[in-house]
Amino acid sequence: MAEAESDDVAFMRRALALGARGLGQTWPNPSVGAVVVRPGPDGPVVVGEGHTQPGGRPHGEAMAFEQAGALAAGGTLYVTLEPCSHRTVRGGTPCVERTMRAGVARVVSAIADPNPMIAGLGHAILRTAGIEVVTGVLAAEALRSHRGHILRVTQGRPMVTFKVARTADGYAGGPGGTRLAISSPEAGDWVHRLRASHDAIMLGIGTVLADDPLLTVRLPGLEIRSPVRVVLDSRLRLPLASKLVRGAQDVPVWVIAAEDAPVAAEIALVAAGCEVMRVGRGPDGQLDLRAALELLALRGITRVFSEGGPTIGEQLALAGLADEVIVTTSPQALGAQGVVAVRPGLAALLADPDIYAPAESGLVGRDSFQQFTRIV
Ligand code: AOF
Ligand code: ZN
Repeated sequence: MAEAESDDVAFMRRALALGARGLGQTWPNPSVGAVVVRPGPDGPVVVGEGHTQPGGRPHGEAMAFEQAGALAAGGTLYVTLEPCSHRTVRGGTPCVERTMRAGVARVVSAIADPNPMIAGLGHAILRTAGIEVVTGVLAAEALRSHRGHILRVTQGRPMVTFKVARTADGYAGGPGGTRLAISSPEAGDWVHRLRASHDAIMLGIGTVLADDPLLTVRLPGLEIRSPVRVVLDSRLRLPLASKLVRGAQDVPVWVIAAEDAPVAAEIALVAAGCEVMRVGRGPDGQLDLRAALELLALRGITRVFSEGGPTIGEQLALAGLADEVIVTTSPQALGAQGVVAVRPGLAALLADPDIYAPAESGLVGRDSFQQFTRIV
């Protein structure tokens, strides 16, 4: 029989689940979950909970304390990231101050916030105020949940999830690159939810020219959660008549081009409501992917979802930029020579236990999926 979880682990798990609800909505901030608990006659009782709100404020702790009111006094705050200690032009009261004012006796925090403005100061201030501070509870889970924020503040790039769908015999496309309808409808909904948990969706111009995708989140109630759509388009070939450009006023379209792309195309795309940014080319002549991601991080993006196809997936992975990799497999085989979904470079990395660890796996509709997380 599995050992019962301690209260600390159970409440932190609840805080992580709350934080996960905001993923994709809070950039440039992390999505932090917070739970306030006080002792009751039959054990601890939740008196307030919350998570970082869309756009990044109010912070998770502020939501939880707001709900708890006076009941927080003497209780415990569970929080998935070190409470902030900084004051900014945009910010209100630092969460450490709220915590002290609420009169909690104990703070259980999963991990420190590597943001140099905080970086241990939040925990230190709380301890100095006489509050007991416990850290490291479900740290691995919190590191994964806050990976986008952590990479942005420590490495100046967002985290990247790469997803590819394949047939039972391993193909993402038909002979000569023809488009295949691989995933079941259930997997379609699941992909929309995955998209919604990221700040931006990134794809290559090849896919746009072939499929004219819309790339919004089309699930009831989640439509407003459509991430920014980023197109890697070195020569600025994105058609003004594409669905992406036609919807650019409603859901942002950011186009990343090479420095030598035609200015006239940039002017036309900007007039149509897109934003155009430029990066250099790598040694292979392709857009410098790391530089492109750095541009996104500068604009506040912490989590990028790439459905860009086998080539970009392999490039991202070889450059050490594919933090999460999701492979879905349908029960049907193509039965011909198609476009290999998991290219050899990516396959080798996924099979290397020092580089990727298997994470979630399961079924979505008729399809199976496997998720791998890059070991840091
Ligand atoms: C928390 N709770 O819910 C979040 C935190 O721009 P500001 O003033 O909102 O501060 C953002 C920084 O605060 C962000 O970069 C990250 O270090 C931390 N985020 N902290 O205590 C929260 N979202
Ligand atoms: Zn805060």
